[in-house]
Amino acid sequence: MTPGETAVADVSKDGAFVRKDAIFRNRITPDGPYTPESGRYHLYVSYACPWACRTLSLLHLKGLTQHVTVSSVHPTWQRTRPDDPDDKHAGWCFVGTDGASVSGPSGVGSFPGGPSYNCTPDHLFESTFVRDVYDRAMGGAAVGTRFTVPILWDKQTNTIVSNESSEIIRDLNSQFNAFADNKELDLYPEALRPAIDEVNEWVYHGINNGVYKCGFATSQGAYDAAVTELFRCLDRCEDILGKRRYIAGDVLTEADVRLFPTLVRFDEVYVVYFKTNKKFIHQYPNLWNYVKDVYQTPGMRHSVNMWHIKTHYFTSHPVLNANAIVPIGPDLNLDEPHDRHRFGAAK
Ligand SMILES: N[C@@H](CCC(=O)N[C@@H](CS)C(=O)NCC(=O)O)C(=O)O
Repeated sequence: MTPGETAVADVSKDGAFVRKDAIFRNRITPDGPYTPESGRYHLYVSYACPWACRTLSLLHLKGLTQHVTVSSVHPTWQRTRPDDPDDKHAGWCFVGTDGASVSGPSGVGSFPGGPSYNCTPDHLFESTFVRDVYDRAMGGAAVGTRFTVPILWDKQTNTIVSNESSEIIRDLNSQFNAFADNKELDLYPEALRPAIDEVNEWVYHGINNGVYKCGFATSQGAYDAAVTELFRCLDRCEDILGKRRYIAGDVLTEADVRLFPTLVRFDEVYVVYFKTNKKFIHQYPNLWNYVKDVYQTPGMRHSVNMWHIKTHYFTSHPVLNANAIVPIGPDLNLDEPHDRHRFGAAK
């Protein structure tokens, strides 16, 4: 794995996208060394990234925004070592404390104003790039990792605790209840664990990572296999959601927090950008009403920023979209009424 590449380069000989595992896999536990404490941890996120948005959902659903601080990157990847002609890596950048891009040229100068902007400096170190945060944690020029978000940073020991969203959200759900505003909410309840684990498994391979397998494939065969599996899994969701309100049961769980970020990006980005155009989500009655239902769940909307989502994908991978043109549609209304109350009130 060379540091000059991103996940777009993680393609096998037969043209299939093969995601690299996250390398920081520590957990928050009462026994330490990473104990649950208010104010100790910092999340580095992108509002564009479906994996990072899982962690944002947890902060808002559990009421942890006063206890875990956040830095949010600009959506357009930038050259991270622009002065080194041999290092072509492009990745996440922060804005400066004046709100302007700190990384120079390449078209990110025109930011929208107002609340949709949501890009911050690195509040801890004023780094220019997420890559610099990895360098700091790895004691020099970081190698052997992609420079991904989310990152859970420990301000006490000054390092990365985890860069694996599935584990960060488990810990945010269960380890911070001493001070979470919404401590009664358990997104991984004992009784539903087998159902949640089972759903997570096929949703991850078929849908969450499945859209990337479609979009980053470099052969027809790899794309065909991924897109077939993707729509088999979406059909399966449509069927399940015709029988119950949420994907793993009658209550909102971690499985919904993991499925939703892919679905909410699907019609706006993936259909065009990753060529997942067999069907839109809004053509599936149950899935589309479910997306609106989850979006309208108190807290969830704070993890959705369509300007970040569209800007990131369409402007960050020149190999997929050389001119970085962001298409206009379909501009769906997530606040439209949904019909999910037919399964009873959200519990
Ligand atoms: N396993 C990671 C995946 C995170 C991930 O792939 N993040 C993407 C953004 S959507 C990223 O930061 N990519 C940077 C790169 O590929 O260089 C997780 O779930 O936390």
